[in-house]
Amino acid sequence: MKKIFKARKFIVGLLSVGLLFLSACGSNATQGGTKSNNHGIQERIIKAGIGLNEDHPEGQGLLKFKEIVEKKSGGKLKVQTYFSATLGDDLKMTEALQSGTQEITIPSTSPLVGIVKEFGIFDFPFLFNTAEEADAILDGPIGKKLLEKLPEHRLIGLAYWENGFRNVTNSKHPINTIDDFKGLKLRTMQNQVHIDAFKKLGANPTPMAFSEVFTALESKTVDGQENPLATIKSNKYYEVQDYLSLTKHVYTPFVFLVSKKFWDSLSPEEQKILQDAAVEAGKYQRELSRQEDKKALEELKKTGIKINEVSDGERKKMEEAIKPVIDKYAKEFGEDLVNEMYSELEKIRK
Ligand code: KDG
Repeated sequence: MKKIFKARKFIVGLLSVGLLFLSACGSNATQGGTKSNNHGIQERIIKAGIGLNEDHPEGQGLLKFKEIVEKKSGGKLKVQTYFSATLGDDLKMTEALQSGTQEITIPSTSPLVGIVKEFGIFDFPFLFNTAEEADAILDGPIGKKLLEKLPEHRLIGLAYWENGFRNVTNSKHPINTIDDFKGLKLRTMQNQVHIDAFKKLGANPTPMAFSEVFTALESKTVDGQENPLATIKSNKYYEVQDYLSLTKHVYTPFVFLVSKKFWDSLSPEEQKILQDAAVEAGKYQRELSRQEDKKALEELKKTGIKINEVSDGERKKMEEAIKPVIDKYAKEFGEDLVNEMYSELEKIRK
């Protein structure tokens, strides 16, 4: 009798452990290091902040993202948007995502090399000849590979958006040749590839967070800075700069980031809405960015800032001069990855 009772107790025990295990599996579907919860779509406030202004293509892209998410979730997922670095600059907002106090930010990849160093491959000057080449690499296996490095840093990468081709402005003189960089105090993003590249050209680079740039130019703490035309217009750098030289020396992507802590608390439906909206709004944002790049040039011409083209010949000389910097960082970021990227580009250019 005692034996039967013991056996029954053992079976009941076994069953409850089994049930417990099954319930755990049911609610936490694990996908590539990320989790989710099966509770459909819930009422949520999603704080999304960027460093650029609402009128910038990135700001307009974020508003498009909000519109898509709120529509697809029947108004349950509410996106609160914050522009002009009101929640802090790229790195501060990225840290807020990692600690789970903010849900979304869309920084440039350049300041994130302290988190995923391989993002630095996109900072190689004169890497992309066109925005479409950038799309192909970012939306292809290489871009995807780098997004997959984010979850171990408590971040989820959903898509790449466009910051764009960067040009130099300054208050001293037009830049036509490498010699014109000599001694120029230039603000750069917090990125070692950019710093070393400008040093190689003879400039005196000063890394600085984005929201400090206007004041640094106005107070002449630095002579110049470099950003895409849309940003030079949106942040009114033409009010404190005299020369704009169309160097198009590097293309900067944005990366759409979500807090992993927040992401793992979402259901597969909610994750799908955010994922699809980040890609759809990203396509819209890239198109807007390319239109604005042309429009901004025409509008900047009316502001009185003196604009000069930089010849392909001089850009080639700049690219040659910077090559040792690229070779140095190719070793640091991984030569296989860098070679894969250059061979991908060759294929695209055929
Ligand atoms: O949101 C703004 C930032 O992403 C910033 O990186 C823009 O290109 C930029 C810069 O120069 O800092």
